[in-house]
Amino acid sequence: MYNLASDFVDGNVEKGFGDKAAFIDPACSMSYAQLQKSSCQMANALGALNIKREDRIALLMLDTVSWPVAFFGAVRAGVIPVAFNTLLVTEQYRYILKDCRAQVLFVSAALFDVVKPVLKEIDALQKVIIVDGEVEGYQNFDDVLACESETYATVETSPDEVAFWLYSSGSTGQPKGTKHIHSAMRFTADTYGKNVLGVRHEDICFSAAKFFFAYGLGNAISFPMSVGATTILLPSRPTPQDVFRVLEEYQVSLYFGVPTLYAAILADKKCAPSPALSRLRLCVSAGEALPKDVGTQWFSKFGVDIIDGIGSTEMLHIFLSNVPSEIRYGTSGREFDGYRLKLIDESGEQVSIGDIGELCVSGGSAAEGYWNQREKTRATFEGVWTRTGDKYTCDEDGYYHYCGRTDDMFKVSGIWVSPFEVESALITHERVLEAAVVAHEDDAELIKPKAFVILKSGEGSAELRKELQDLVKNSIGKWKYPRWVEFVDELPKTATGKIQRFKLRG
Ligand code: 3UK
Repeated sequence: MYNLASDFVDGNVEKGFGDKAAFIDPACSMSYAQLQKSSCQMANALGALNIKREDRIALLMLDTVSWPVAFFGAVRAGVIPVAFNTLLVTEQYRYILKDCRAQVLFVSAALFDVVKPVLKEIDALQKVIIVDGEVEGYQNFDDVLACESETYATVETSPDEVAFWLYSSGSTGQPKGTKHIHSAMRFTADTYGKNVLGVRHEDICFSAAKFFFAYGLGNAISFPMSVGATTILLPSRPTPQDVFRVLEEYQVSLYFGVPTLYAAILADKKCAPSPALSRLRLCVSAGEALPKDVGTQWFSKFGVDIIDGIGSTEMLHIFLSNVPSEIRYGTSGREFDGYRLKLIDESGEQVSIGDIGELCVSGGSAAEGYWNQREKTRATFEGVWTRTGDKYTCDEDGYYHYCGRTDDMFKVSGIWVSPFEVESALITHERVLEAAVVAHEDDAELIKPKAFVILKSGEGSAELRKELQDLVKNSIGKWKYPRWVEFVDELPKTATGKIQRFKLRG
């Protein structure tokens, strides 16, 4: 029997770390003992709402101390928390709420208006609870917990039982509910957390990536809590200056960012080296490839290394990484204890050194599969191997070099952008006939969407470009808008009419 709440929460109290701060957000600090009590209250509250083991609840919550309370409370009760991306638009919430059939939605007051229009349509949803604020007509999270007992007999789950879901987006179609098991978090903490980060009890951790990303969940929960360390939380958007302020103010020792943020901090004159950064011992980058220059410039400016590693929602966290003493900037590093890797060609054969292949990974943190998506599950999880959809080469020293996706997907600020989705948004504009979107490097060598647009009639203009950018921002997500819009007369296509995006990349 193994319940991850007993391990990560109660385990720390048993070791005598009860009074230590587990989480600090701008409004309050929460000790391990308090987290234990509040998560028991959460588990009891779910029981009072008649939510049973294996039922699902949705968390659409900003990063505050309430997040781990809700998460561990559910897990303690064998109830499955489904972590929702807080950056989505109303339509997308309708889809995932229907797809996961959560019975209770815990939503931050600040995010309520975005889901409000769909709440009445979701049959399975019985209750909405407002977190960190008030909304008229709904119960508040703290009030719900306050009536409950601070003790709870944690449900004896199996290590192989599904503990939580994360939604992963793919190249086509809707996001997929990715089911993770109880033992997966401990596996990532004992491998990457211990062997690569060397996470310590004294560490002050901070992740620019939020809890709902697998990356953020590991950075801010699995690794620090595996050793009873402290995590700083930032509920607002991680702007370069706010992130930098947190690093200084809290004397962060382990910082987890994404390449765009490292580049933006380097470019910002207000973010200068200072004694307040003296405890910073290691920085981590993931989500997309870290350009070599960003890594070397960061090191020469701040005297701290960035270790780049690749992870995925399917594998829960990083499974291939640079390690502190053997960094090679511009690579994703090497295999480390806990995960096995292979590069395969189209027929499934392993490729030779230096040749490009699809990266496949094997390790104990792989997801159980996708919810209600048999075909996609079978295509991704092949026995012990998980296909990543990433192309890599491996050199003679065992370092892996990223070569792009096997499909056309790409990442902006560590978050997926599907060219197809952006094109679909662009063509909803009345003047647009067709559109093609590709990844394009900006001055800092980071990729951003670039759109090629064919108009129905007339000429393009600066105003129209702005209109199209706003359209994308407002319909599918702020970070997805094309930074460049080029008006063209035709697009390269295959005989079957598929856009040949590779011809536009250049
Ligand atoms: C890409 C990278 C090059 C790659 C993630 C750390 O990003 C995470 O999960 P997602 O499911 O996306 C996975 C895909 O993102 N990628 C991630 N890191 C790198 N490409 N270099 C990198 N360092 O295409 C991968 O297949 O959103 C990252 C930990 C947990 C995660 N879930």
